[in-house]
Amino acid sequence: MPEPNPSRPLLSKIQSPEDLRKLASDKLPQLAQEMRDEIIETVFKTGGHLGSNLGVVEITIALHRVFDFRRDRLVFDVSHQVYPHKLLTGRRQRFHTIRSTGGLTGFCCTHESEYDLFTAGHAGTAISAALGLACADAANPALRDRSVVALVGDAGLGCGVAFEGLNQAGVTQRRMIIILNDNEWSISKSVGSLSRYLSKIRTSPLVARAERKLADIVKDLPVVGDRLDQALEILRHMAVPGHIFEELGVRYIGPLNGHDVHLVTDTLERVKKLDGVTLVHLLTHKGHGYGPASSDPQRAHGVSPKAAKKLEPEVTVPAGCVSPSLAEKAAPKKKSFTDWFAQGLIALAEKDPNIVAITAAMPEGTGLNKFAEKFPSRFFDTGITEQHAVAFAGGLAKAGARPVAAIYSTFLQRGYDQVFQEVLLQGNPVVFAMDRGGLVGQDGPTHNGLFDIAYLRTMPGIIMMSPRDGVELVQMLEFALKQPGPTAIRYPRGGSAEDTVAGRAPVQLGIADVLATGHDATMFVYGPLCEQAMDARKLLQQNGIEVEVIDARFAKPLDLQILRDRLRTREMIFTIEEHSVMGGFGSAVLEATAAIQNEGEEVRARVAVFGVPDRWIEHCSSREEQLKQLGLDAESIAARVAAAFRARHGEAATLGRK
Ligand SMILES: Cc1ncc(C[n+]2csc(CCOP(=O)(O)OP(=O)(O)O)c2C)c(N)n1
Repeated sequence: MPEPNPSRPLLSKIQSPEDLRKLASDKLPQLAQEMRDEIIETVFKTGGHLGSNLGVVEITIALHRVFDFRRDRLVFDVSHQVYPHKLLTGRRQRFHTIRSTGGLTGFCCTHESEYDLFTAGHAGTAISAALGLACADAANPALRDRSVVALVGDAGLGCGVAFEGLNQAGVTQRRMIIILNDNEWSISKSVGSLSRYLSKIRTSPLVARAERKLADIVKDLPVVGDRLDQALEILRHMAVPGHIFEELGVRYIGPLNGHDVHLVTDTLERVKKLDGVTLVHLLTHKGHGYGPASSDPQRAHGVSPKAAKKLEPEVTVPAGCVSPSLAEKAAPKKKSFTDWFAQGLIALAEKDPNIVAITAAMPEGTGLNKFAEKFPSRFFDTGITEQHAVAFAGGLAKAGARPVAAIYSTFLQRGYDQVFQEVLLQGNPVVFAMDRGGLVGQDGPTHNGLFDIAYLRTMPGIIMMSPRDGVELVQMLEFALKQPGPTAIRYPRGGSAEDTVAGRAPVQLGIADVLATGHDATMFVYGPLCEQAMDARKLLQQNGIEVEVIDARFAKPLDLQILRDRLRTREMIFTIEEHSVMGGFGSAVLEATAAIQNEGEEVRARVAVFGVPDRWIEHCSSREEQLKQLGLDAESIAARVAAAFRARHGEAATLGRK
């Protein structure tokens, strides 16, 4: 493991925020530069959230100068911007391990540090969580002086839940600081009327004047309290058209330059003493201090080591920072499920003008940016608003459109109640395209999509599918768009097995597809692990075990005809899925098996469920590694099937019997 770069003299001295507080304030800009260099160097090797982290270096320094977060409270929204915080809170020695197996996580993580209060990765919740902390502290006289700070981005503030938090905070009036880190970007450009409002504040000439004045006044004010409040009030009224936050009962300060570490520190020092809820509006640049990242914030939001090479390192790349991946030859890449989806949807939309597409702030991640280029008027980016996006899709469907809501499996959890009410209860024909259905590798438990089968299949009226590869994904999309009611298709992160359309069985409701025959046992597979199952079958064949592989295609409705038949004629059925074993596809098969048995039908087969166990799955360097750890790669599946076979038939009858 490489040691941290010793050429960063200030950063090298900081083992904890206490060391930071000992540093002379004129050294802070240099420290910020060293932290940036460290982040750039590391992210080029590990991948990660580059732009957002470069943008909050000064804010993070100021926060740790002013507060002591062993006692005070710091809550990050999403927490993808936590790298500078990790560097200052004793994790620099391990920083180079970030997002790799056994290494630091890419987000806040309660197991990692006493300075991380919530393990987080979903947007919009920081204000609510911080308010909860503030209210609990207010109830305890010994803790009333404790400061609570929420750091939230401009796109995160547009989440419904963030508004809900403000709505309560404004009347509760607990002492709390909200730092709005406004860089004008979500992953892509921030959208919506709040974003327009913030940009009005930024571009108002009055605001520019007021910002300078505010900076001076805040610096010069000898006292805090009423007088400061009065001064700020005057400035706020000069600066803020419309006073949205003020009207909600939230004191507004800003906008201020979030890269001026002294200004931010001084402001926080004073705001710390104010009662009630204060929002400090800081303007920053995503990717600040690194040309290629700040000139392409969208690409620099989150980069894989491979994608880092697309950020041309034209300037100021610190020595030793260019990743081996930059020199790497372009590896032959499988076409991703995301690309299959996007291209398939565009082809279908060319034929059907009713098709519209929705994303909740993930146009690139879902591939819908390509759809948006082709059909701008049929594309909706709702911002980070999954609840709204789903209800909105319900409305579109009710009015006769054919909406495809492309939302990652893990983020659709946010829209669960709208799936229930505005879509399923009405039977509205919305297609949910659930990307990242399964393990996601480096992002870890907040981003793994391991619960969608469970949370969807309990509700009546939904058709649920998962394709084994990209070809089948497009077939399923076409099928879904012909259904009179709601459908959901889950597919994973990463590349699809190569295949051709020729010879494909058409997708028919509740009908599975037999991929390979074998009389010893059946692997009943939901989704892309068909590829691993087919490879496992080959390994088992070498050992004389003939296993059938069935691509289940549907989790709801299940192919009961084929299940009944195999329950009667096989000794063993293995269900395989990249989903929690609790409530997933295997559970559906077990429930159906019990029902079939209760109906008095013959059931000879034992059913074993292979999936993700009932625990949080930590990040790993890759999805493949996670599959291996969980016994879901081809070798492990073969070994598990062989072990079950041995248990049933004894050693002689199995491995090596050929
Ligand atoms: C509920 C939810 N939906 C989508 C995402 C994906 N996501 C991660 S960061 C991000 C953009 C956040 O933008 P902002 O809050 O402005 O912070 P910035 O990265 O600009 O600092 C999005 C959409 C998420 N984390 N959570």
